[in-house]
Amino acid sequence: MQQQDWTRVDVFGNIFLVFLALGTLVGVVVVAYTLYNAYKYRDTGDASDDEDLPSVGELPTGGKGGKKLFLSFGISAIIVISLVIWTYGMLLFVEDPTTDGNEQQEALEVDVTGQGFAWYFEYENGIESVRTLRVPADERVWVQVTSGDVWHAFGIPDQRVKADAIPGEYDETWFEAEETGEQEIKCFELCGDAHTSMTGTLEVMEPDEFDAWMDEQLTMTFTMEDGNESPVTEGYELTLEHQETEFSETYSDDEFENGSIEITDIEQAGPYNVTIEPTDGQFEPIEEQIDMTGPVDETYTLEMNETQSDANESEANESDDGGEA
Ligand SMILES: [Cu+2]
Repeated sequence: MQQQDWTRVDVFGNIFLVFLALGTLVGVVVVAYTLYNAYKYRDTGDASDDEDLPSVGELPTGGKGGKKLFLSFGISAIIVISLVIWTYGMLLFVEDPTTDGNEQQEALEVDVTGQGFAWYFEYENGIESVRTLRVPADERVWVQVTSGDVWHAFGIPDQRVKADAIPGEYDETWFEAEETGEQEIKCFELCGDAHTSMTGTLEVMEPDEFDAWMDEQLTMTFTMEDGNESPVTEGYELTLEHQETEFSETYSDDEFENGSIEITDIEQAGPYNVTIEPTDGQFEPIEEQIDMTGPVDETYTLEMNETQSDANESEANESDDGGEA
């Protein structure tokens, strides 16, 4: 497996295994050698062998010129220094997995805000969610973590993710979930009386399921009604205009079905202007602003244009009671 394919879970799993293996090896050697010497130099009760024992104040002369000492110091130094260098390299990769020049094409970016004992998520396209963070499997996810009130800490134990959430600061980190399913999100900073309930769910989805979910989030449904809540099927066009991007589309009444239209070609959430213009002067125009953070479903009541209704002498005034959408 190439290092650039590693996830944080792989990295920390490997660090743990290497430290466990070397620690066990060193422990076994040291304990075994100690036991061996304890047995070899045990008290046999035979005092006559003790004549060459060192007396108090005498320096030991054994050890063959410090060979053993040199060997044990040397091996320890090699083990410790290689561990330090290797671990440092691994942690540099965790710090920035793109340093090897193999930056993945696909990477999801999510802003995470901890506030008032809940986690708030916002995707790059402006779609928001609370408490549940949905991500596709096998894709690197970058999170920018901050706080809206006090200090929190965003953590997903199963992904080995932990990042400080501090007001005014952004702590960036990443993870890549390999298996679909739900994992727990927790707050790791004692932040107030509801700290323990400051949990959330990481929902790892199949990539196509995630795309379908995201498409659903980026859907707007508009329904035109008259004052009697019956669908209005003709006589208007709807213009949808994003306030921050080039997106601007006009939908004529024949694109509506039974007074309703579902718009699915939206790529960016955020602030939109919705304008409903009468095409035959029969209705009052409507101008609305909506801030899209998820699926939009709006119903507008089209009011009869007064001059038109006067001319028709119709019961248009009824629709006045229909109220604004
Ligand atoms: Cu918290």
